[in-house]
Amino acid sequence: MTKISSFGKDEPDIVLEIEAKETKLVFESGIESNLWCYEGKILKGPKSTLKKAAGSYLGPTIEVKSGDKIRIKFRNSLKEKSIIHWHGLDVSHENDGHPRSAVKPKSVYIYDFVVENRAGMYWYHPHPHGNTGRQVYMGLAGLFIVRDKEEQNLNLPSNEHELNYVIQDRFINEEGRLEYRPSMMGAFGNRIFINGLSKNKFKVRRGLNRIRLLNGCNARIFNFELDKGKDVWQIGSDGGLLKKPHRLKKFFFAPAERIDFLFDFPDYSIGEIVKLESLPLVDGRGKKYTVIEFEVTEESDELYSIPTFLSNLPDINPREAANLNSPKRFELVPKRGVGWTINGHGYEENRYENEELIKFGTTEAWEFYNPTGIPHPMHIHGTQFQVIKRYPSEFEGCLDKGWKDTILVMPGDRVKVINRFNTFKGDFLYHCHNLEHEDMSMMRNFRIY
Ligand SMILES: [Cu+2]
Repeated sequence: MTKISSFGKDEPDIVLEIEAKETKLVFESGIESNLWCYEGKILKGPKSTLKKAAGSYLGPTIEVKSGDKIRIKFRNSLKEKSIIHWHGLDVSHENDGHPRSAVKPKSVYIYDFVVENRAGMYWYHPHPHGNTGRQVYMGLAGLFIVRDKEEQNLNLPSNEHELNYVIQDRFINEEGRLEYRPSMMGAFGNRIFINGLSKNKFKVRRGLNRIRLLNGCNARIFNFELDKGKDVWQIGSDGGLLKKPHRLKKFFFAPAERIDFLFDFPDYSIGEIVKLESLPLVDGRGKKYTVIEFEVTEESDELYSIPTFLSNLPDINPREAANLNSPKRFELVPKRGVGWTINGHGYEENRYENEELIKFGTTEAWEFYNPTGIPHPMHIHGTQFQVIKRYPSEFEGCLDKGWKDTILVMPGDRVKVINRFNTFKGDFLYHCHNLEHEDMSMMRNFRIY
């Protein structure tokens, strides 16, 4: 049993147990599929901390407040090693779910951390090296929602007007069973699951709604538009609220990215269907398909409006980075005998290149370059960063605004980001969030010292 405390001798506000275990679920025609799931229990704290939709294979949604001290006992009841990563949360490396921390079957790992993040939609999933893709695909993932005062004061659409969706694709074979089929391109499905359920029709109240999406797919990238290109007002990104609402008509949505937006359903009649559709990534290649259908129901008494301003949190001044004009460069390339790599290096648990050593308290500019024809969603642990430049992109609609922990690097693109490394020392990961790319070695450590 491992225990690393980050709130000293203080008592935690919330204590949870999350168990990873095998289960069975019937998808269709009465055929059982083997799945793995996270099961949650509240040992201390409010009942609202865990929520689970009936019949969902996903882990419970964990909902906490910024500043909460949390203890989570992870119990591994699988037949292989596993560990949980709190995606987007600013925690010490012992609490980050590093593959090094992966625990054997029948073991427990105890996380103790203070929720330092702003209000936003984060998530949790396994992170053992080489097996992350399969473990997530088998059902291990869940949402982690953080609330705070700044968000509360905005009077954003809430209760029935706040809709959170985890989007995943899964391959259901001819027998009706879930099948994991990884390849160099990733694991793709033939069916869409929303919130761990094989249904994609949901009722919405007429009026303004807050919709939050997580792309929980292993590899699938969407090119979304809502109701054939109506305006949506983006209010948040991976790391919480933007400074002010930003109008979008369509957007690319890569694995692990989150978007938070407002959408008005005012003029639709009761019973009308509004579709969230994904267009081909490249014009003319492939067909569009429906991902979610919203059925408009009657208005409720709650009326909301789009706020003019959202957050006072200042952006990082790019000049904070001493290397602004000579960013650290990370090339996303395949290498024979290794798989997918970063700068030609595959995953190594205890080795670091020069560019992977970072002095605590510094701000750095990094540039990801994708010379391949395959998109790579790059995730950096332990930090929320900002995009300062994307070029020469021919792809309009990447979600670059606000605070990000995962950024889509499209074919041919260079994406320059700015990072502050000022919260924890230690070893953190950066990797492709196409989970099969990650498992095929497109992951590295960086050390903050
Ligand atoms: Cu990749």
